[in-house]
Amino acid sequence: MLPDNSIIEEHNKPGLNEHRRRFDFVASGINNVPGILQQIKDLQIAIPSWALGAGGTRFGRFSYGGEPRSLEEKIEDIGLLHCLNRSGGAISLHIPWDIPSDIPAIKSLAAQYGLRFDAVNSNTFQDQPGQAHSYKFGSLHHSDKVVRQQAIDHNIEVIRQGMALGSEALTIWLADGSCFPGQLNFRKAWQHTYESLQGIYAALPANWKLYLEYKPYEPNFYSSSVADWGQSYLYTSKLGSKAFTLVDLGHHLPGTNIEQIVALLLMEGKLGGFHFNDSKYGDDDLTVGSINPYQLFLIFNELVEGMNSRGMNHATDIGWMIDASHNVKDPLEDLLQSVEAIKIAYAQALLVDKSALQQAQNNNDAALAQEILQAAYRTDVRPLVAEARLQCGGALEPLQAYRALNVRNSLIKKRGTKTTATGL
Ligand code: PSV
Ligand code: MN
Repeated sequence: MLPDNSIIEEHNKPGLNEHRRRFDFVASGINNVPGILQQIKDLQIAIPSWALGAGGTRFGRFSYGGEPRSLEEKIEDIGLLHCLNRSGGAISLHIPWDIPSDIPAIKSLAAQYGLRFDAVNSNTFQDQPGQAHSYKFGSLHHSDKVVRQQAIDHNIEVIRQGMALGSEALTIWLADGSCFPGQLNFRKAWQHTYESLQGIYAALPANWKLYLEYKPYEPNFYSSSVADWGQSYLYTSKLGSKAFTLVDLGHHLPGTNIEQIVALLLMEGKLGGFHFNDSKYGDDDLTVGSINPYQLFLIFNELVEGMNSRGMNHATDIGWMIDASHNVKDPLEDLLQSVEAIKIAYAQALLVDKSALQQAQNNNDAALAQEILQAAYRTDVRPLVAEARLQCGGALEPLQAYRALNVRNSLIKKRGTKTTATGL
């Protein structure tokens, strides 16, 4: 059940004067405020269907209560987020965790909430009940052709499901790899993976994209078959113009310069999708911007610079998605915070004085370049993001509104305390 517009308006009222004061202050220092607001409004972040419940770790999982029990309830949750922040207008499904049983009904429910279907995700990292062949030793790279074919067929089935929903991209993340030296012949594993990807690519509709995600380790701890951006790029560039690399922020070894990776992939026209999260050590799946918001800003700075240099549409030419897990926070609050952090970093990147930065770079003026970047980063753009949201009918402060509307308690009342959402 969505809160009525009038309830959101009523909730916004007490904060409007202060908001206006803060907005006027920041807007007075910015050229082209309407253009910037429009760009902030246009950027929509897809919410993964598997991030609406408690994630947990291999040591335990602690439920929040009121978790969505079905795909319909997941759509309701994302609809609610979108109603509050007007920025999460898409859902990304993981198959088979979320196979729609009645496609027309699911489509009309999503449309009711103003949601579209973003990339569909395949899963060959778990065995499903009744599955003929196990993925214990991998899927697309497997030494046995029948296992590879089963994984190819699954991906083709995911494309079919996505087509019925109106998705236009398939995301493949492979857990394939090895745990011990000598376990795999790297060259053969690469060739098997490539041939399998070719089989999937051949089934891709003309208007679809294939995103290949990389990850250095976990669940395999010695090698991964798509371990880094270079390996993903090698596959996607050989596959063809519909194949792209997907950057998941958590899939880098500590200290990696992700902004440079993003810049180079964009330069080559091979950055297709993005999974946002934050991390301290590894694939920690923490709230976006909670650990290193400056890095997020630097990444957005390269995204904006790179997309502008190729004349790309910021909102539609890259698949923007959150991929996080929630161990101690209410998942919906975590997602609201994540979307807000993304919008803030994006708005700050839009404010970078690009010609001054270019000049500083040409003059090798490292100190001035830093001043220019940090002038944008240290601008409090929250009133800009809030104004964009308000103009679309959203809440001035989505997290506060969520709490004031007592959403979690109503979900618990409706769904119970012991519900479990599908996902990891
Ligand atoms: C793998 O760690 C990953 O980032 C992939 O995107 C998966 O599909 C997702 O997480 C599963 O939670
Ligand atoms: Mn991911």
